[in-house]
Amino acid sequence: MCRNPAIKSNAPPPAMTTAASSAMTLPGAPGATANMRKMLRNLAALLLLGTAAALPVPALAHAVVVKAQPALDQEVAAGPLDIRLEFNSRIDKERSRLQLTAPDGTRSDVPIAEGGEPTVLMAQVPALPPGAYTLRWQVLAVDGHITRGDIPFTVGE
Ligand SMILES: [Cu+2]
Repeated sequence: MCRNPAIKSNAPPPAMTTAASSAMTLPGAPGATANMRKMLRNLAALLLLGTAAALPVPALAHAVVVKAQPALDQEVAAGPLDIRLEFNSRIDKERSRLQLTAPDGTRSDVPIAEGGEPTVLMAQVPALPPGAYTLRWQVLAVDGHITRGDIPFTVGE
């Protein structure tokens, strides 16, 4: 069976390697008709699709924070705190949560602002007493997976 030599640049699975390399003499072979070339192209497209479908869902599909305010371990100034968490993918804000743990260990939910960019969670917290805090985020990504994480930060005097 003939294979389009273009496949070899896409790292075929080991089982195909032999057949693909034995077909390496084919490019530009005078006997190949236009129909055959078309068929080979379609076959190559199918094989590539098959390869893509066989790959595990990339971890990128989960929502992870790509930019955080406050940043990890940042010391923020006293006064109202603007929270802005930017994710690598769209998130379902209605099914996402922000929770703040105060220096004394008490936890409170932080209401998430409505609207805005679909990849960004925003919230505002009234002025916090100085000390060490942890902002916990939990989000639902469009791929249906929930991810969460903690951002420790401190409020300065
Ligand atoms: Cu996911």
